[in-house]
Amino acid sequence: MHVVDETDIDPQETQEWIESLDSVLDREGPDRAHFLLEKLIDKTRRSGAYLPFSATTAYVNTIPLSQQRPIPGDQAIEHSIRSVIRWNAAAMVVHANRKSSELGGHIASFASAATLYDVGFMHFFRAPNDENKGDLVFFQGHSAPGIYARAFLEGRLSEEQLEAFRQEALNEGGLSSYPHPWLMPNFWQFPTVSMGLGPIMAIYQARFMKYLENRGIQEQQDRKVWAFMGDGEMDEPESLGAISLAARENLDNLIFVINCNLQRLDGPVRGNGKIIQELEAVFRGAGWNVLKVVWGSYWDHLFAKDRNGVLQKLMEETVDGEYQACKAKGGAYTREFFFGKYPETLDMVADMSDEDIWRLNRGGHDPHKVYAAYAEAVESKGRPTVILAKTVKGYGMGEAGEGQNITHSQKKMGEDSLKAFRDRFNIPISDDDIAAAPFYKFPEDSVEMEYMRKSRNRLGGYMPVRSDTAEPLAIPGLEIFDALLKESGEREFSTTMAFVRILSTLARDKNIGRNIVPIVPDEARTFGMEGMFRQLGIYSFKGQLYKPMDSDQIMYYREDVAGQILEEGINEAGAMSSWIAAGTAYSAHGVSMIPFYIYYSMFGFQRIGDLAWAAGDMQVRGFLMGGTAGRTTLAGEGLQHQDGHSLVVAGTIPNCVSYDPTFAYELAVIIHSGLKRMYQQKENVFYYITVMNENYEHPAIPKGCEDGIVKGIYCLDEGEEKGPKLQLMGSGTILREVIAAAELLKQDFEINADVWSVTSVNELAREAQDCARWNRLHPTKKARQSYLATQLRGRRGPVVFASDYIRAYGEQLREFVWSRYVTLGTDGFGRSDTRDNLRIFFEVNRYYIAIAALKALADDGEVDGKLVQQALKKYDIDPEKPNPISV
Ligand SMILES: Cc1ncc(C[n+]2csc(CCOP(=O)(O)OP(=O)(O)O)c2C)c(N)n1
Ligand SMILES: [Mg+2]
Repeated sequence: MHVVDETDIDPQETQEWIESLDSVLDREGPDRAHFLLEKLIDKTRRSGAYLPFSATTAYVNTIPLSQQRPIPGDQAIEHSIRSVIRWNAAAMVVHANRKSSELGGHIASFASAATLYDVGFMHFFRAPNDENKGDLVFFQGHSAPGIYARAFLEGRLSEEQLEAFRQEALNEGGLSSYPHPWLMPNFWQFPTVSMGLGPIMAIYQARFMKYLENRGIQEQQDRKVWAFMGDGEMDEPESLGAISLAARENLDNLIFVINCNLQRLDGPVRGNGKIIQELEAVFRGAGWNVLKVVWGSYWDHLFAKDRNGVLQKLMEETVDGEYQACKAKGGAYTREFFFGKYPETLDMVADMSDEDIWRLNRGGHDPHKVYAAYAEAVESKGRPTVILAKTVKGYGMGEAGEGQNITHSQKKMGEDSLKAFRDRFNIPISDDDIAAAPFYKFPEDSVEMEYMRKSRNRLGGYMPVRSDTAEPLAIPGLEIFDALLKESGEREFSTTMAFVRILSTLARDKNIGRNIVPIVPDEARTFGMEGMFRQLGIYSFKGQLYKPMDSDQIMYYREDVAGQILEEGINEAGAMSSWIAAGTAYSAHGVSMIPFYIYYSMFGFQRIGDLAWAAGDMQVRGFLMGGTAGRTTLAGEGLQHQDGHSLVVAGTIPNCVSYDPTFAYELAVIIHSGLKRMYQQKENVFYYITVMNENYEHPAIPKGCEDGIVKGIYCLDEGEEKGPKLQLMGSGTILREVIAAAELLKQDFEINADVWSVTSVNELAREAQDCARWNRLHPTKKARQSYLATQLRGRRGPVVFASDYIRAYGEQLREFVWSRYVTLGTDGFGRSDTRDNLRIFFEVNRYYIAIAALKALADDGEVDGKLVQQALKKYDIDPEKPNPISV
């Protein structure tokens, strides 16, 4: 058989064309060949022919052998270092699971990725040092054992620490299961284990580095972002969702390394197809530089023999499920079911033993091929690069899991498997010791130690490493927000507008103005921020190549290379990733940036909650501003838009400090205290603050309330101590209904109330829980009083709390309020309507609050129950109205 392609109707002619091309390639090189081909294609299209688009190239390495740059260094030494790292990584998981199978861990993923990481560590990843802030590497989460194993060899981690892998709770120094900066703040930088978050965060990190450079804040030299991920992980929308941005923004500082081991957790990623080809098409279509590393060097001599292309054809036809089976079943199987498909290919391997066939390696396990791809990737100009490396999942595990569907979760290796693993990688451990699977360390004076130290010295030091070297910022005094601390008089405005004023004041500040990073997902006009387009400019690495249609207006749409605003388009996940990059700049870049990300609060935690959780882990310092917050405050948008629970979710993130302010001065005090905590005291917290779009007047800041605003509660108005008494509490715009309810009660029923502004139930509850815990553990000591308790001490009457959020928000205080406690909230699906109607629907307006207050007094025996009935009538409330949660 000679003709491989049955669709070729004139092989002779084909041959002539190919020969012409060969001679161009020979004499003038690939660029000229490419030019001619494009010309031919263009000509064909213009002549009216339909040319189907093909985004894939042949199933071979992108870099041909002739252009493969040789790997420097001593490959024998590198191989033995890598082998020991493989061993220790596997041993770590085996040890943990001998202690308890509850501990878990993964062997197979790193086993497939070891060469990909090691070539990086030996030759490419630069650690931060005096001259360069270093490369940023996103390590695949469940490959963590391999990264620990290298750090152990390098002397950065002790054997005790390896023994304490995944034992973090009671064991200080225990190694975290996955990359978690929260748990290992001097080691891990990027939490990647929630699939998809690594890729999208890496893209926005690379973009943020360009932003820092283009704004003149920090030179990036040729720093790179390396992001390692699994092929199964690419099914996450977050993994691929932002790749077009990376190409559009020319992120040549970004390198994706996708470990295509063809398997995910349950089985093959694309059993019936080829994941490498599929990903190639996607990335090429998006404009990336795609480097496929499919075949290892042992195949090179077979390719040389494949003059008629039969091997190539066979490789194209074979699907991943089959490739996986070959690796799981060995050389004889591969000879019969792969090479055996065509006599020509069977012939090619006739003089090879089954062992030789088995040794035919995949590109991702061949340091020569991997090096060549990395060397090309770091030189890419104007485009991000993706390396698609083909590997074997569970490489080296043999019968314990190599290429097997069960391999992902394999945490144990029996004595025979350990022996086989040892023999395969020449680990110097004797038969007597093998059962214990001891860790191996090279002697201090060995060539391996010297080699490893030298290679890392050359690259600036050890990695991964996380630090916090940023200088504290000089935060101006609260008085810069003076205008918002005063009474607004008859001027009505929303807290969103107050926020915009705060933001532009900060952006003008001589000390920290440059550090402010406003971020919006196509929502700036919604929040009245369009004035900032002109003032601060919208970041665009291209500047502005057009005259904007509104250029004659004061607030025109100004794009600028040095623009400060990140306008992310309709892309909350991307905007959040930008916020994360900016909020961790203090660590990744040694410069504190102050990101304010403002968005529709409904499309915040509930939409990108997992990124928010990762942000907590990464110790982001920054502000999330939940705009148009509150289920009845946002009128006219309806069910999908109206947020009644973001504050509850915010409260689930341990280092997220959240507030629901009502008045401009409260917002100013909260943001000011956040600035001080995060950028002056360098506390590892971030802020979530709701802002509303309801316009109303704002009073002047009452004397001495700053502490209460920050802690979560202060008294706005003291009612008279006469007759039955109430404590009325509210937050957000519903506080204004609470204030009105107090007036109604006084006016209509002569009942007095103290009125409280609760700026943060979450903060109050956390602090009160902390006191309760301490008291429980110190029963004989003088009990601590929570801040809430100190505020309520000596106050009379039941407490009613109302907010624009679900009742679960206010319910958090129940344990700590010692009198009768009633909560009102907005449980149920939202509706589009006017604010007034919505507050009737959700039963959170002044009348419903007054009813709740009277009922509480009646239940306490303070007033006659009939009074409640009278009030229902008086306020025209329909008792048979359906419960909003059920309609
Ligand atoms: C969002 C998310 N979903 C599910 C998981 C559980 N999980 C961990 S690893 C894994 C399979 C990963 O496959 P792949 O990306 O191909 O990586 P490999 O281990 O093969 O290198 C799964 C499903 C997770 N960590 N994150
Ligand atoms: Mg995989």
